[in-house]
Amino acid sequence: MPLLTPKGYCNHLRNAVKATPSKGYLARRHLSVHRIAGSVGAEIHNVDISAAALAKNPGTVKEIRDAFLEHQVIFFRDKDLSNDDYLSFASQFGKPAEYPFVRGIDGYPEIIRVLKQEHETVNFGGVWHSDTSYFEEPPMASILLAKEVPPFGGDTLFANQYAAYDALSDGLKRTLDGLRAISTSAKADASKTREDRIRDSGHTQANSTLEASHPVVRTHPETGRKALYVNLAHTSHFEGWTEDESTPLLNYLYSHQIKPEFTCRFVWAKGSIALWDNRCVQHNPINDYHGYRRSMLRITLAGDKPR
Ligand SMILES: O=C(O)CCC(=O)C(=O)O
Repeated sequence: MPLLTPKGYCNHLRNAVKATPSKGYLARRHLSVHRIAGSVGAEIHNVDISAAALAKNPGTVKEIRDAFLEHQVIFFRDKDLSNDDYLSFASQFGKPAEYPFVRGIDGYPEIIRVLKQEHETVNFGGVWHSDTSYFEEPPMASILLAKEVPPFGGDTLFANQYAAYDALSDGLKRTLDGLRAISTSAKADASKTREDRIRDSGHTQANSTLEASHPVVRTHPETGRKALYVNLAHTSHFEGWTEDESTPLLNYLYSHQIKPEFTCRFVWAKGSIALWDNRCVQHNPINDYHGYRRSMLRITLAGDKPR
């Protein structure tokens, strides 16, 4: 390295940090990214995501999107956004879409409340899943903003489905590459988790059944990487196979795709945000806080047809 003036040395260090792959902590131009596990998930620090701040710094949105694509789920802390700022933040990354089973909060049809009350025992979405995979075009991403959290528990697990696919043998990859699977909104374990919310804020069509067929291995439209795309909550069987024939292989995949080494666990606080990529990650909120209230606001972003 040539001799550098103190100013030149600082620039050299800054460039070196920018060029280093994210081993743990990576400074970017507008934000800092801190990985929370080996395979998936990163917290983003030092960034103002209010509508006014993002309008002033358009480069920040691109950096957040890059971090989202790299880490599959990203988290922010202490962002007690207004509903307008929340919707505006979400709109930077895609088109907010309505959820078919539960009505949005007053004045915001695209924001639903993910709630468990003190007297309830079932939590919304409490089975490993990728959101609404029973849509022909499932949401590309989902966002949760924590409004009220229990004094302990209520963490959410995320699992990296690129890593799950990559870890399979070449033989099983070849078998799965040619298969499609049916997702349905009617599987009992998943539909049970929405009953409380359907009771208090269900859409009129809340009891209809939606189904879609998708490739078992999908190629992410932005990264080009392959990810496993079956999930315990919504996948019923392989297309052209009976449920009995499908169950043993699906059960193997369900247990494989959530191996601890593919996961991270996020501990919420009021004002925390998670933004996850449904195309390559699954999630599972842990139901371990009976007697306490947990309330989050969710926005999903429209996606394309899995290929
Ligand atoms: O409450 C959570 O942490 C996640 C809820 C959920 O599964 C969902 O919104 O799809």
